[in-house]
Amino acid sequence: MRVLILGGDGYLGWPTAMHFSAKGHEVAVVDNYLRRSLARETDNDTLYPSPNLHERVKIWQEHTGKKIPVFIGDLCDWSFINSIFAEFKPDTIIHYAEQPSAPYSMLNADAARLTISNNIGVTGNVVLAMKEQCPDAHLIKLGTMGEYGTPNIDIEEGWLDVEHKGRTHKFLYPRQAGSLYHTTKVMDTDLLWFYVRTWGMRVTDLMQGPVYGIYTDENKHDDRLLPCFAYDEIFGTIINRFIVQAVAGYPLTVYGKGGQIRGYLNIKDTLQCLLLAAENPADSGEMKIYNQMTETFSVNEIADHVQRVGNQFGLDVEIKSIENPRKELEDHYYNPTHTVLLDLGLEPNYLTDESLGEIVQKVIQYKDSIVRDRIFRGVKW
Ligand code: USQ
Repeated sequence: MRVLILGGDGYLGWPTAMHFSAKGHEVAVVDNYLRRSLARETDNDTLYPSPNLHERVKIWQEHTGKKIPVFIGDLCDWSFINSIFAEFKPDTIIHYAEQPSAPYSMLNADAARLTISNNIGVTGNVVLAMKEQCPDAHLIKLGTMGEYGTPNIDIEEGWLDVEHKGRTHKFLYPRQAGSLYHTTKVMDTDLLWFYVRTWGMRVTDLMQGPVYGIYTDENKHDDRLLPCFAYDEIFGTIINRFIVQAVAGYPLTVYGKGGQIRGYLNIKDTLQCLLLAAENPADSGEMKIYNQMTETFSVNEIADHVQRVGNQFGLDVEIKSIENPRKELEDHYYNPTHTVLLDLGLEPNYLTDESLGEIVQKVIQYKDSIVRDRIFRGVKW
């Protein structure tokens, strides 16, 4: 496949580029380093520095002999995106190119405007460029489990059969997101579903839960190929953050009661899911939606697990409930269906003492780089 990865510099974008390249696909990456510059602007640099994309593809080529072309630019810019699609002619597009942080989207009006215009603008441009340059290509779009929110009924995989006054119809499962960032993902889903119905586009929308981890099959032997690792309140996500807190001797920041349940997955499983999605493309006029997660945990369960594993490494890990800066249910029903990717062949790497331990070990190596002041700043909803 000719695979164009939008957002190829990110926590998941770069590992995905290497994974598809290792499997023998022709890969190109696009990025404008938005996440890096927002992290710098908000004083939230990652745990260790990551080489830029030109440097990373050089290192990858030294290891494997495989080339990955790099395009640097803003996908909101029509002439830029249209020219890349014309030049590379992808048959698969993987779209990660969005402002990915819920807290960032709630920071202030400028951050909100950037999140809305970037996220929806890029998704719109991607469909328009596909229509112009490669209408038969398959778009794989990273959505989020957070699109569904936390409804008091089971969460189905993308769709819901609704019976009303004796008639039935299949609709997108109702979505009620908990942040502006998550809401832009809901809007993406609607936009894509419109173009699937109207132009017969081929789309897979992946409802992904929070991802954790560092290691993949492609980066074990060279730290310069590791994904960026954010631990700050804005760009870090809970499991990676709690591990850094454990190593730094900073009490684990459980928001509120800690009963918030989400569906999690290992970064290795993200890569498996993307490959399965690419190898099983949607047909023309079809939108496939998969719930991309392997197991559910509450915040308290994660805190207890990190504490236990931290203790095994001789760390003194304290857990502290703090006032929840977010508007979210802290005690709720949560039962998402997630069978389609398993049926396609996903073999989950579950959260174990061992998988947490290998992240703890890596973070200990960079302990002196942890800036404690980045861990909690209290961005409120
Ligand atoms: N939480 C804490 N303490 C912390 C950090 C988070 O209790 O120090 C809680 C949050 O309140 C929330 C849960 O942990 O209930 C998950 O928070 P998170 O920051 O790990 O994840 P979230 O903001 O939901 O967003 C992340 C990614 C986003 C992705 C989403 C999947 O940043 O790109 O779409 O996970 S999901 O959560 O399923 O919507």
